[in-house]
Amino acid sequence: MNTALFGNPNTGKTSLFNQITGSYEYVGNWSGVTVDKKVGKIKDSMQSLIDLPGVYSLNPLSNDERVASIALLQEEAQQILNIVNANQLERSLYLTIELLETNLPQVVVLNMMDLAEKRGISIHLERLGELLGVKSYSAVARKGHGCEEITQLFKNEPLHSSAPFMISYHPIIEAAIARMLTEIGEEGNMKKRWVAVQYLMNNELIQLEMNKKFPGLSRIKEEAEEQLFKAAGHSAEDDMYKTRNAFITQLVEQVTEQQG
Ligand code: GDP
Ligand code: K
Ligand code: MG
Repeated sequence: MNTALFGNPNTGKTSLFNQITGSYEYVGNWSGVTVDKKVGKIKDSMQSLIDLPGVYSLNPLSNDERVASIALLQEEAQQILNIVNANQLERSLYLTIELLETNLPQVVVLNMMDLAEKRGISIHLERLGELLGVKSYSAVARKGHGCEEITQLFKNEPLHSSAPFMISYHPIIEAAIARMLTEIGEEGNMKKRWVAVQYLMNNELIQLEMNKKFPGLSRIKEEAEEQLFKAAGHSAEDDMYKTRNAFITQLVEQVTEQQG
């Protein structure tokens, strides 16, 4: 069972990785890109933790982002450890949403809790977990706080399977997703809705891979883009981006409190 560590740059990924793995090795490059692949063995567990480059989204503009998508598409990431910067919750949650849409077993770790506290921000962990449908933990990875509890999660597998997570997009987009799912059919064991969503969001890696197998998808997207432009005056990508951000803004309001 492979768990992959996802998070924004500078959220404490390396610090957490070092806390919960006993040893690690570089196992070459990711296929097609010159990004080192680092895999660690989780302490007191048979499971491996794959360190991924820090990214803000899965949309592959850079090689780093490409790796994050490859890990999901090629099913190297069977479970997800999503580290979130508690001090920059709103920005961090964009990636979290993209990861939740995979519906893979996952947990969210709010790191940098010391910095959030210093700024007088308190975060309702349990409420956040409930709203996202995943277990959430807090940590100060630099000091090792909370890391023991996170390590323990890997004693058993799989991780808590998350409650099905779904953001409802514009009706025109939802109709396109439904058509795409029919087109994809039963083939493969992929996270199909996630694939459809990423395809519509112009994840080029997903588009390239999927167009090879399902040539009908591009026509479905084109038709949806036309319809949406007539109805709303913008692209599917813009619309979905807005929907996600509206979801995040509302979520952050519900789970954070500014003290003093
Ligand atoms: P990465 O870029 O995501 O791998 O993050 P690093 O683990 O390299 O951490 C980035 C910086 O944040 C380093 O200076 C760490 O010592 C620091 N850091 C990591 N975790 C915490 C934390 O929980 N609180 C604070 N205050 N600093 C942290
Ligand atoms: K860094
Ligand atoms: Mg790092």
